[in-house]
Amino acid sequence: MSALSDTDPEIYESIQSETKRQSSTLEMIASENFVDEAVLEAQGSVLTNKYAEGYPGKRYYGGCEHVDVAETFAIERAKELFGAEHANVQPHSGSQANTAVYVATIKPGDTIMGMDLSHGGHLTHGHPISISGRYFNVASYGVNRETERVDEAEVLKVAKEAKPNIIIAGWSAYPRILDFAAFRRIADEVGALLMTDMAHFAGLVATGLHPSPVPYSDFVTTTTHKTLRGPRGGMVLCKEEHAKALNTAVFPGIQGGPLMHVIAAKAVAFKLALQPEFKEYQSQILKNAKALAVGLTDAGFRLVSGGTDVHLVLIDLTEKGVSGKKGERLLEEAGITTNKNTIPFDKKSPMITSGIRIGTPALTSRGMKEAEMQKITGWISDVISDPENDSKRAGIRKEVETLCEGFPLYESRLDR
Ligand code: DSN
Repeated sequence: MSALSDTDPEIYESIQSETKRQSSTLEMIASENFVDEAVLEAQGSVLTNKYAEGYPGKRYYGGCEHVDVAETFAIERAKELFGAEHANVQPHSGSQANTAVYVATIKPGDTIMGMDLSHGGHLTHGHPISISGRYFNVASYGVNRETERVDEAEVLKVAKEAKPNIIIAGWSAYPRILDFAAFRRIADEVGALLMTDMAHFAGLVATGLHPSPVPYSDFVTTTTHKTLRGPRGGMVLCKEEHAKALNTAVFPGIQGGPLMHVIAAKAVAFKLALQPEFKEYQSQILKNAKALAVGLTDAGFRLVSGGTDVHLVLIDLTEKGVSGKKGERLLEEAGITTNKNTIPFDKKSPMITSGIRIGTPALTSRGMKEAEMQKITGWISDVISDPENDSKRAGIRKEVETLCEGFPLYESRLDR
């Protein structure tokens, strides 16, 4: 019996069940991943007990000498990984990281300009229901209707009209690479700061498999748990000239005590990301996404923008007569976890959607390659083209479980 199973069997059981779910199904949510055991160990450590408001060497509490070591390693490794002048590793999440940049640089009523959520942007890039859209004036750019890609001329046009204080490059559901040099040109032309939110593609940037926004951006925000495969959390990189304003915005501006156990786990993840194997891993993520795109296209699916350059594809289910909401449910019944997602110019609401977003980081962490992606595209096609066939889905679920058994995950954490 573990301490947890003794003390709280209900929570122990929920963790066991989730571990089983993760290991026996195909996790294809593009923003999720499976962290290394070393990351879990750091995150589950006694560092959770420590208050450390402030920054290494300048804390508001005693007894911070050891957590100072952990945070300093996290900062130095983040700077090395991304070639950044300054790193703040305290944001509790990507939303906090983005909010910190706004608090560091602009006032309520100033203007931010990001990609429209329904075209692939993020809530914190100015959506009306987010603090970013409630406290700031918002202008949005979208993708070109024909190419379904971000177009420099269109972004410049919106920027000239809106005269934003901050332009945000970045996305949560866009299968292509943004031109950061173009964003820099536009920001310079209208006198705006440039913030890039690289949460989704940070792991690709860290390994040089995706252009880096760092040289072009005043601020780069990210989460640490997506392609970067670290603990759930956020981070901001910036030029040295903004370091003081950023640190003050994170603490005491929008957060109190940093989560030192999570910061230690971020340091571990950054160390792993600096190893050569991490580049091989990121490269396989891309190969798997390409294999998925080719397989799905061959099976008759329309992909937004016609394919992918990154770790995800966005499927337009319109011609299949299935909504994103229904597609997500059908695939989940077959053991394939995805999420419904709006597509550009979607006629359906964000709760229903016409699209599904599918990513490869988590399955690649399990060791799956192109051959497995081929199998999976076949299953996705079978499920979506025969939505009323419950027994087919049940059969695929069994095949999914068999495939998963060949790629074990967190085995030592499962009760026998
Ligand atoms: N919720 C994340 C995603 O799924 O992309 C973004 O914050």
